Amino acid sequence: MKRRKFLQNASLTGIGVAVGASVIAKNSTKNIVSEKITESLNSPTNFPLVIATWDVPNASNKAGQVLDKGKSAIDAIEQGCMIEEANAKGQSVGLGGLPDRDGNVTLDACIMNKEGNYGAVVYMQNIVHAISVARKVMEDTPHVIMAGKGAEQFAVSIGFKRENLLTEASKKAWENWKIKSEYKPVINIENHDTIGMLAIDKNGDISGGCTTSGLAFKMAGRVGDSPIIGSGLFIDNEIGGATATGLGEEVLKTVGSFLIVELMRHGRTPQEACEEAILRIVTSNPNYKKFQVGYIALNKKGESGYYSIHEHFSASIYKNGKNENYKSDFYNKS
Ligand code: SD4
Repeated sequence: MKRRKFLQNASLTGIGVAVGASVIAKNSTKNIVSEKITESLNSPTNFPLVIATWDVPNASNKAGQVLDKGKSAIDAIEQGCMIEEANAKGQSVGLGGLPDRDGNVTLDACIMNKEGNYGAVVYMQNIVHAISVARKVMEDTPHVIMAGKGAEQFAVSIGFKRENLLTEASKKAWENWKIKSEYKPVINIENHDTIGMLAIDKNGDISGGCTTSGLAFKMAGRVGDSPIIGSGLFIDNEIGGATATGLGEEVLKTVGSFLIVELMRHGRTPQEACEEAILRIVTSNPNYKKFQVGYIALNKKGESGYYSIHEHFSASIYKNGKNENYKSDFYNKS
């Protein structure tokens, strides 16, 4: 119910024109970048480590355990994200996700590996594990994004089973929403479970993934930030990675995850980079009090950061066999 409120309430109207107030440091050169990389590699290591958006202990634990067994970051990401996709109680991802205005559950997901390869599915229906289909798009096709029916057909052709993703609870929520069929812009301060996940394995290699059923009761055909490279997720294995949650339209307009990785490339810590990316949104959109965006980031040293517009965002971090949920600092203190 809380999640439904957040997604239902996220404002889709009255969004201002992005004018981008903050700027990336201009004095970065190739030399500075390579110095940073060398410095990171010589620092005491902080990995393996997993960081995920929100309070998703089962997902981050799973991914962490995969890493602890010596497996790669990309395997950890896929298996961690699959936990939330299969959880019928999570209403903003996979099975049991809240549907669009027409009652169809449509999934967006993407995955990116240490080589900078990327795969995504957008607006896919009837397949629970969108993250795994995204991985197959990356590994087994010459493409990077597959959409709708084509993505579903591809998934079925390689052995994924078709399933009805609309649970009774999500159907009920949709039927309740239909009574008024309106968005009420109220500030989100809710917990939810669209999952963005970043992992650094024992070799120091980074991968990431992001999977969601998107904005509840969205217009049919709407695609959010989550499956779009640079917006919902970006990985550069020399620098780090970032991923987003919240109102995708705002993340898309500011290419948030790419921005964070570039800020880290130019010397920002993951925390500073997340804060600057949030600042980019709030300074370009006076309506920021009406929607939530949260970012998490991870660098090559295994340092992480997280920040959001509003209170109640959190990050799950698995490290040294332990999973903790950390409350995020936030911009809107008024
Ligand atoms: C979207 N960013 O589709 C996603 C929604 C989200 O938790 O994060 N929901 O806009």
